[in-house]
Amino acid sequence: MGESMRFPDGFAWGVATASYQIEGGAFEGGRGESIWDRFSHTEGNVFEGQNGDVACDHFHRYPEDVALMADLGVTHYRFSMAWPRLQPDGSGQLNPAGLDFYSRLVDELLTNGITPWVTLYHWDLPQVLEEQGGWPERDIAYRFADYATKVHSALSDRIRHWTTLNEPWCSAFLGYAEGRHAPGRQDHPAALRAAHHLMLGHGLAVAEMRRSDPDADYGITLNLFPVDPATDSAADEDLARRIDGLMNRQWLDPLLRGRYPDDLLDDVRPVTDLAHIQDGDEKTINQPLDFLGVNYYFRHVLSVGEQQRVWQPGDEPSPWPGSSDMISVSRGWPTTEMGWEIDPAGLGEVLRRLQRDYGPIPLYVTENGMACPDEVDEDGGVHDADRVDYLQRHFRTAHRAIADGVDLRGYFVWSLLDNFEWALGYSKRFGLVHCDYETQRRTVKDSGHWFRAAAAANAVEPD
Ligand code: PNW
Repeated sequence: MGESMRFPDGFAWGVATASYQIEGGAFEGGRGESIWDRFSHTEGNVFEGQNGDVACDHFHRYPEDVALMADLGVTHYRFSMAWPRLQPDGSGQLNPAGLDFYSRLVDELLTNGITPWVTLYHWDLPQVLEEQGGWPERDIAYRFADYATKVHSALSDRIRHWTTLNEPWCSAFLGYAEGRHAPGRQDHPAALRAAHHLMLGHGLAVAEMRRSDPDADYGITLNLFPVDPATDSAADEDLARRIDGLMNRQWLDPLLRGRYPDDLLDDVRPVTDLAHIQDGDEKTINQPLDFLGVNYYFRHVLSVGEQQRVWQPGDEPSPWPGSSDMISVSRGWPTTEMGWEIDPAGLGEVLRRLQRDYGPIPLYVTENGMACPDEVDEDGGVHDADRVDYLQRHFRTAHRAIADGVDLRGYFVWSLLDNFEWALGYSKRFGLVHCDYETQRRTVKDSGHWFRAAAAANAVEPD
């Protein structure tokens, strides 16, 4: 075995979760209803009719979960706040009981020497705001900025890293175009408006938060993918350009260059007149950022399918406005339980591309991890060798990217705990720690032990 691969001093060894996926306590502390409560309680949307009412009961068990993190040597914890816990009606003063929960969680983290890394929005929109039109309506960008600034002024004495949104692509296109996620709408023009209002809300929120506290760090988390054509045909290459536009450049360009890509606007013009993009919006979105969070899971390899056509109400659901001819091609590689091909090199490509095309900007992997079937064994352990291998290979790729000059400052594994995997309910397990949903018993998996050793060494073993 060669020399171990050491990470730079101060590298963040993190784990990530999200409010609706772990908290439970859905009817406690004055929490309002979210679009995910409504969606999961509506038949046919989630695996076996499951929901997040109890989830991992983190709302009550957070001290135990923070102790687990401390035991694993976690240095940074990425979690999200539930907007309907803090503003049950979607506006107005913060709900004291909701604020108190996050305040206690943050204190517990700081006492244990763990840096809180907050996401203000990881998909649980107050249902009342959806009833006022949700993300497709412009007013919501202002509602989000109001929520963000109120939470920020209440907690920025102790929270120094603020992320506005998690994966706006999923919010806009799984939520409003494909309908696989809450609120379950299938309306391509609405989804494109949602995408823009998410970006606008981000810009308004960062500008306000920075005005009141210029020294904290502000950023956003995107899910980014390498997008490759399956063949070198002109049609497949054009498809890859279009999907790269929707998936990656739609967010990166306005955030980091202050302009939507012209080719993306041309691609979606058959679907929308673009009147929702007003003068000055791109400038508002283009706030200076202190970091960019990257969620990486897999690569898109694409081929054109059926004739492309402009979406009409009643069409087959597709999350790709203007590009519903997109077909994912399998290379026959090993996959995770999500069906996603395991492709560590793709992470390196994403990181290098960001550095090359959009840098310099400090980067963090804010999610990466693997769903695999694992259960507590007779010996009391959970032996998830596939996950250990997956994480090792992705961390090595990250290490090589740093050696090549990429400014990667940390890595958050998805996830601390097995949890509510959205439309797939509790059927997919991503945790470093196993959760028994009957007893709420937590068991550290082999991958958790691997993480502890790697974090302690600030290094991973080479191949
Ligand atoms: C992310 N896709 O979601 C989320 O941020 C997490 O909450 C989630 O648990 C995790 O990844 C695992 O799924 C994604 O279809 C959902 O490409 C869907 C996709 C990607 C990421």
